[in-house]
Amino acid sequence: MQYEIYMKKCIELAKQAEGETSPNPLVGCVILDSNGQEIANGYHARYGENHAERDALLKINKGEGNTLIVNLEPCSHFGKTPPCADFIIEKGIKRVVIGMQDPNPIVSGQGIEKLKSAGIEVITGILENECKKLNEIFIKNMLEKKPFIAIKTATTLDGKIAASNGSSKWITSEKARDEVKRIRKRYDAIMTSSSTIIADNPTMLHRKKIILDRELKTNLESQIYKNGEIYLFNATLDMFEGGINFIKAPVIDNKLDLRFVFKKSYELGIKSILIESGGRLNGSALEFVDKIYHFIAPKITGDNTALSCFDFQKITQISQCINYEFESTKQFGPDILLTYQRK
Ligand code: AOF
Ligand code: ZN
Repeated sequence: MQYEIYMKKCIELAKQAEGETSPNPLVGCVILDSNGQEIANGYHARYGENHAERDALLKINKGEGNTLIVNLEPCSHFGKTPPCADFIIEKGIKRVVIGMQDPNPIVSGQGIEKLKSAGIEVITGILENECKKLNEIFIKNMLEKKPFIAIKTATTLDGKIAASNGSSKWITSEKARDEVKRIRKRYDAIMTSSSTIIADNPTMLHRKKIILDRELKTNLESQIYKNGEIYLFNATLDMFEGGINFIKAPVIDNKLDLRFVFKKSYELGIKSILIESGGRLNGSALEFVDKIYHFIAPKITGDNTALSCFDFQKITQISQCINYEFESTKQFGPDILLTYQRK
């Protein structure tokens, strides 16, 4: 049986809700009849709505479904809806094929146990790596109670994000920039620094924005403040005013304490953050970063005074480099996107 094909389909179905399910996972589900024909599918469309299994099971009658395929272990708890495992049993499903165990401590294996005790055959670990990648944010949240942090940068072949005068419009093509918009959607918030706002006055359309501005140097009339919920971390003010959440953070070595910023963001319900800034913030954030999206345009500045995408340390040995692991590559017009994860 080609469960991998259907698991791929579950992942594709789940991805339709990218950006809509946080803090919950992305989940898709396919149901086959006893001849192995697909008879229904479904996905978790939005936080608080039906889980993927329920969405699919509601489309069949009892006894019609034989095998249910889902990228995440069915839940066993009473949450916003009754347990999916109970509904699977109720609908007379004979076999359940699962991509990965649920890292959520209130489920974590108990969904599988419930199904097995009802005499259902359970097959696990189908396309497990792909399923884990799909829900990398959810997994980090569940296991570490910390936000998933990513950096997006766009550079020339020589790793420059702007000319020496700060001008950066545009290094990458429109196709690459459209992809950035899609990437942003996956994250609860985007984060940038006062220097980027002052240099570029970017709009960065997004529902939540985290701004690091220790000395409150940015003009509150800047484009970035014109939409979305704003979390403005700084060294002095703690208040809500003019639609802005000013949050006071400790300062270490003349910089806002990022550990505090990320912890506080998580407490405020921000489960994933995409950093779009310059070399210094990128550098200070690296120790917390789970993933890097690096767009590269086929251009060379040849200017060592041009600004670099990671600019935060002096090293004398290559062995002092910070190492990442290659994840994927994709082309967007003339540019490429390289994705890396923490080693
Ligand atoms: C989802 N969608 O398709 C599946 C989930 O807050 P609740 O009551 O909706 O429960 C969320 C938990 O249910 C979630 O953390 C995960 O452990 C489990 N499975 N959640 O939102 C789904 N299958
Ligand atoms: Zn469920």
